Amino acid sequence: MASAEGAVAQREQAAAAEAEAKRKTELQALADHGDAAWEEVEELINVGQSKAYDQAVALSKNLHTLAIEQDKVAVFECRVEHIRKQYSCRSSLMAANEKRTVGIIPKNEVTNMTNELSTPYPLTDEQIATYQKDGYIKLKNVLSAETLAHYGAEISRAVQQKSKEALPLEERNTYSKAFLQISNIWEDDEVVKEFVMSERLGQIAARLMQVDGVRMYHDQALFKEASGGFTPWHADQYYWPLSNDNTVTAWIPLQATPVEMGPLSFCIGSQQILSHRDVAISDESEQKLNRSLKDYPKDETPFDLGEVSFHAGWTFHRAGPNTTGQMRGVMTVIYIEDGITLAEPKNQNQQNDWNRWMPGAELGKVVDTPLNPVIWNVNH
Ligand SMILES: O=C(O)CCC(=O)C(=O)O
Repeated sequence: MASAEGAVAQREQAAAAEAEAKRKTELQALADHGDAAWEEVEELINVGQSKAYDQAVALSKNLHTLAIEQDKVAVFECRVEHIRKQYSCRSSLMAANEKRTVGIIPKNEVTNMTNELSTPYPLTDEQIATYQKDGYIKLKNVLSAETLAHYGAEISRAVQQKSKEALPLEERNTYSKAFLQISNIWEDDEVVKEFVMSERLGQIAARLMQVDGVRMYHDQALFKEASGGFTPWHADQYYWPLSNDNTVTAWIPLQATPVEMGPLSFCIGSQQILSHRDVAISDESEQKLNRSLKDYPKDETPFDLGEVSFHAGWTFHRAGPNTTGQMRGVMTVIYIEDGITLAEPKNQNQQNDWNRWMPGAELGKVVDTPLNPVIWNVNH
């Protein structure tokens, strides 16, 4: 009797081990499939029949299990959210989701994040005075880890998808070694648009500049690859054909950024320096500014997760190389005062900026093209 029970237990154990091995093989096959599995989910949804919907949901359930095993739940959630938004009008898919409780982000979590992006950040008068004096400020706890993981996953996906960089690092010039640069992702990505149109960030920008409202100039993801090079000293406003210097960039690291990863550093108070404003970011700007800023104080400190810096258009800044083995993901949003007007371009870069970021704007008139929506103003 005892030995018969033992034999049953052994058979059960063997069957469980076999099932686990099968599960692992299936997950591995799914992992090998990469993006193709997500394409299959969308193809199944597009079939437009309930059986295919069920298959799409079952496949996304397996992708969820894989994401948990690979510790990539944030990326998974972001992709599901993208699909949820695209196909939200198809009620049978949503019903299939509810039925199987796939690891889709509960709606209330998404609501928490959008609330965070739209509620004011408590900025003190002292912080505003510091920004005005130093030309930049670093603010802690502007965004939560959840928000950064959620939107960061979508931004990283967009960078990977859109980057055309094909050369290995050692064959690139200084500028291309510094980062992968993808601009105005918001134009065709609703999730990223939600992030860059954040009223919380827009209000901080407006209050730091002490203006009544801000508009979008453009966004820009700046991803410094593992072993990526330094970002040369420069001031951004050299590129912008604008009538005044009420401009500010929010530099938003998507992970904690230690010094070894190349956080943004600032020359304190350098928005007052008038020399070398006519140099584009280059080896030349690095050399010239290294010399002329030698005796000025610098802020070269790391960024905590959730910390965001804001720097003025004429503040000189740079970043060190990324000596870690990990990508330094950063999103930036450039804000202009609501009411700023277009100025005669002073160089070809400014002409290019006019064409690309303010198409159709007229000289001397308020910049208000469809690419420059108001992000925040006092009447909001
Ligand atoms: O992220 C970097 O390395 C440089 C960023 C920068 O220059 C900027 O945001 O203005």
